[in-house]
Amino acid sequence: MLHRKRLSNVLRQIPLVVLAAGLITYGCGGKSKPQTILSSDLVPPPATNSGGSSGSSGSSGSSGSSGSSGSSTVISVPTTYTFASRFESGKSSVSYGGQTVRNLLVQDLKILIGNLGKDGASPIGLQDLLDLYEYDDALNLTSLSTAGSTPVMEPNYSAISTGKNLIGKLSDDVVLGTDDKNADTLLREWFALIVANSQDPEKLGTPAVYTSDEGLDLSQMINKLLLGAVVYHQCTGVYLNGLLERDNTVARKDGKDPYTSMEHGWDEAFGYFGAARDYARYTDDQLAGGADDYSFDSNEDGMIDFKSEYNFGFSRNAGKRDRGGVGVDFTKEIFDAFLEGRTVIVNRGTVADISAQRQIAAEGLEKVIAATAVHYINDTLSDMAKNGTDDENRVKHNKHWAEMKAFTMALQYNPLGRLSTSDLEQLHGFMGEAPLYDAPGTSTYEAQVTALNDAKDVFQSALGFSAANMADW
Ligand SMILES: [Ca+2]
Ligand SMILES: [Ca+2]
Repeated sequence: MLHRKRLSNVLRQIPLVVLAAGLITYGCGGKSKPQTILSSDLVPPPATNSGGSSGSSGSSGSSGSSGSSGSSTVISVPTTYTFASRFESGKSSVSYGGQTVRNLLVQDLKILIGNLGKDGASPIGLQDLLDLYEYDDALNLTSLSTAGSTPVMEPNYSAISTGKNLIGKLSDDVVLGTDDKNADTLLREWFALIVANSQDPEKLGTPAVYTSDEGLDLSQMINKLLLGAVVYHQCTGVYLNGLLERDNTVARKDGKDPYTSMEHGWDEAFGYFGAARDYARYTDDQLAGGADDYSFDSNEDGMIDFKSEYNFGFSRNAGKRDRGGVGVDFTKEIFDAFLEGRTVIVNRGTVADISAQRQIAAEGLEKVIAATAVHYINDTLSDMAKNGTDDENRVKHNKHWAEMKAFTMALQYNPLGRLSTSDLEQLHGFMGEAPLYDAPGTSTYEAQVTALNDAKDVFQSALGFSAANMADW
């Protein structure tokens, strides 16, 4: 990670002329659908020709001549994630259907596994899990996710975007805190255990179906590792980290797409953050609530569009930590950075201005995940205090411990973040391998309480969280 951090520092200093040379054009795999501005798009703000209105960044890189780089209109920072194409009049330049599908697949795997723990569950085969992990359009599956009481517009994955799965975007880095295993190896071990447990009538229909003998809640371990090794890895490690190598002068794919490669890369990072296009309309309470709260039919067509009117994992976590904290507004910090960064890219601003917003977005996401890990350390400490008493609840304890551990695993995938490899190795050492059920007063209990508080110190010192939030998250 140290090496990658140095590389990203070098990239931050690449002058704009390199960008203009358009070194690399990335494909995003599968078919991407350039969109016309549909009713499902939110209303874009009025564009302005005034060069002085490009927001707080103060960048107006427009040359005044449209040429091949598209319209020279300088835009101001919009309030929703809505950006018109500078190449094709009347078209949106925003497209991230693939990211929406992957966010759905991650969420749906958790629903599928969670359902095995409920009354009336049937045993599953390995293929049932792989169908989502290695999704193939030929399966023609429909998402298990709902938007509460409002119907969803496109429940079929392939109707949103084709050629998308999880395994194809998974980091193969060794997962810190494990015995040199990468995410794929861990996930397949955990899948196999769940499949075996589901054949056991004693376990099927109870949380034991997704719990290992050591007390690992595999439903949470799988979900959070996928959020890390696919969603966070792709968002920060791939799209934000590789952003400055992307062309920002021409419409991608020889003009077939209504956006540049850099615009698209930024959109793909935003798509992984998973926020609705009008994220600022949501309160922290709504983001922390149920599906009826964290989705909204903004264009009033009677349906929820997963691509624009629904909030996925990390964007909801940000609201939860804001709600549980004092003096933090992660939702605004991250969304504003995505809006301002995209605006600077449209306006062909400086590398420094683009990098500044990229850094705010990447560090904002890191703070959300770290604060969430802190939240689950606090929950785990509170669960441990009940060990050996009538209030002991191992199902909850296992869940909280797994969220703490696997959100910490997720944190390794951001090369733009502040936590170092050594911080993360320390954190895994403090957290250990599995929840401990020793009662208060025993030496094992006391040592684990000390270790988890040491873990909190690592988070606080790396990310500057306040003492009040460390205690209350
Ligand atoms: Ca709608
Ligand atoms: Ca907030």
